[in-house]
Amino acid sequence: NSHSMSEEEIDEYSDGTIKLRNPNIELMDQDILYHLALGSESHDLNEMFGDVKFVCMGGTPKRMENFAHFIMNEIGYKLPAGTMLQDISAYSYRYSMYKVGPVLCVSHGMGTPSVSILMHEMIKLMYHAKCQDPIFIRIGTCGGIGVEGGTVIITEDALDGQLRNSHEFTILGKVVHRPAKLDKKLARELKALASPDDPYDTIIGKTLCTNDFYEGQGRLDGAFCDFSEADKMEYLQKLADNGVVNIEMESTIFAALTYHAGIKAAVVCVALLNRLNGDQVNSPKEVMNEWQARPQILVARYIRKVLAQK
Ligand code: R2B
Ligand code: URA
Repeated sequence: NSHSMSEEEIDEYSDGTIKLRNPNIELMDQDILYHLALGSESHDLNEMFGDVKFVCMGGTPKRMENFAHFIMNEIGYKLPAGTMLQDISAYSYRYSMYKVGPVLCVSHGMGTPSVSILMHEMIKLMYHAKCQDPIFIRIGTCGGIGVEGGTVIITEDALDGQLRNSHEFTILGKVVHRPAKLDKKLARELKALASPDDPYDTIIGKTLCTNDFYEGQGRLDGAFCDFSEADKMEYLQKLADNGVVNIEMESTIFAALTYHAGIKAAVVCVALLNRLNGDQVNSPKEVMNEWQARPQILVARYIRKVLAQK
């Protein structure tokens, strides 16, 4: 059908593949996804990744490798005979990537610059591979605000350090803001998959995204601290008054770039501590490992549900 569409409506082609908002890419002989150790000519990206429906990202290579094994079991995926799960981006020495059928599991490192580089290359990967309607989900950790360690938090809105619902870029020396919007329906669908039998809470709320873990998150225990405990508590209370339930370091860039690309996205984090009670992350390793499985369990329920509908 050849009806004409306005600019705003063509973020995505009608077959669900990604429309790149950069005319330069298709004019290039090849596109090297440098930090993924992949390229559009060196690899058959459509053959390798064309069936991807879910892109799950988290900070560390180990957590994403664990998630890959976990989701393989959850969706009953069998690797081709004689093959083992392998890190597709191993030779980038930057990020790790594992593919389990329709699920791609990728590590993103810490903070905005690391996630930003990865998002550009992942969005281009979806484009080159002609993936249809891929969904991006960040599986992470965070500090809770008035929320106990072990609580699972689904982000409803991502806010920057000045509580703006956007991500600030500096492009050619100019400040540019892009909305940090996540898919509200996806967030509700994820929340609905929390079970009353789960021995922990799963909540939806606003997420503050900062550029630092210490001073940037109002911690008193960094190498520097020029504010008082009272200042800190006043700030955290202000966050709480604005509906902020957790703090992490990637949600605004993740939301802004997926939204700009027309990709449905969600952020699901587990709180490692309640910041109203302190700053140090000091729960036992075994406890925190169990906590970090919780967002994975929720996301696995979602992926199973979607795959069952197909
Ligand atoms: C959560 O945990 C990391 C800092 O410890 C950071 O990547 C984040 O968002
Ligand atoms: N990640 C963060 O960014 N902050 C915390 O307090 C815990 C994990």
